[in-house]
Amino acid sequence: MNTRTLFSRGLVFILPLLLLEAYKTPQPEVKVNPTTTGHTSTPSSVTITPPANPSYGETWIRPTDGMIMVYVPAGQFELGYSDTQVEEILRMYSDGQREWYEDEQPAHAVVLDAFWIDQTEVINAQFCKFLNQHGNQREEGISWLEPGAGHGGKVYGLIQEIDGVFLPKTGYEDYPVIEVSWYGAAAYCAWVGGRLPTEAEWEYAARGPDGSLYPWGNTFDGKLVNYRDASFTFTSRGFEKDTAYNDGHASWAPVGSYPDGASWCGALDLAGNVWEWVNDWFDRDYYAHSPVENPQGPVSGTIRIARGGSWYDPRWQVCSGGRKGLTPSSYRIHWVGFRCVVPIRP
Ligand SMILES: [Ca+2]
Ligand SMILES: [Ca+2]
Repeated sequence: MNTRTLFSRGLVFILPLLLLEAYKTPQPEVKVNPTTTGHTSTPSSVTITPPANPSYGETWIRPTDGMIMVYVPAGQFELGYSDTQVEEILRMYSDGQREWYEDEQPAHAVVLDAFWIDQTEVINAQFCKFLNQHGNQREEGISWLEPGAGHGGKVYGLIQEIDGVFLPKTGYEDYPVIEVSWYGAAAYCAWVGGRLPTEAEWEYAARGPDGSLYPWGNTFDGKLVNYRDASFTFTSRGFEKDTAYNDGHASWAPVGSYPDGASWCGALDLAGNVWEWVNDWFDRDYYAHSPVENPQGPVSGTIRIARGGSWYDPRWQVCSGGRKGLTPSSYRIHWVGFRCVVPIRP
């Protein structure tokens, strides 16, 4: 059973699944760092005003953090995988089983208001600015970021804290922030005047009105995405690399490294590089009864959702309808980051 499947299913047995995930996936120990700076104020939502009457293809630089955002017009699409798309995934994933994709079905019509979404994942330089204003706070027992996180003697964290100041490691300023908890991601988005995308918004930005399997279309192309390609260096059993392509990055890539992998609205890196936290709680049956207009996800839960796959994942896990459930009270890891949205109607 693949990693995504472990976390998308069987929530009744979530603890054993978590232990199995920890066994299968090299990852840092989950430990909570104390808040180490004097900044303790909670970021409050600022009011920002996007351009009036935007049009398809328009971009906007968010004043709070300099992020380039792309405009996603109001529209509708089929959220979730069709039977044909599941069959396409299973053609790539010979060990896959059809029932593992049941939580990504049925495909169902969703209508969304317009919104702006970050062109790329939030980068280390941006997240450091946030931490240096508000400190590395803790929510639900977990810090926003785990700087210097590592596993098995290998350090993965790309942000360091020196004398209470957070700064990216040299050369990693424009890499996606990793080792960030759902709470850290949500707090950052509030700080810039936005919020995390809903699952439906994220998927619409990736798949578009036609519901494509990948942001660029329906056919996999390993030159358009940072995934588990030929340059992948982990050698654990079950983590075989894909020798058909060399995407140029053994692990993370600077954001925006694959401009030809842009989605219909101009967003980059929605497939691969790092998974992205979204706002919704996870419910494996949610697609069967979710509302048509602007679905917000279940009202409560214990598992949040990440989207899009990462440098760590094979080609069938960077398809844009995939859902990964991760517990927000423990997960900060080297293959999960995030991006934000700014709704037109707050
Ligand atoms: Ca890669
Ligand atoms: Ca991504």
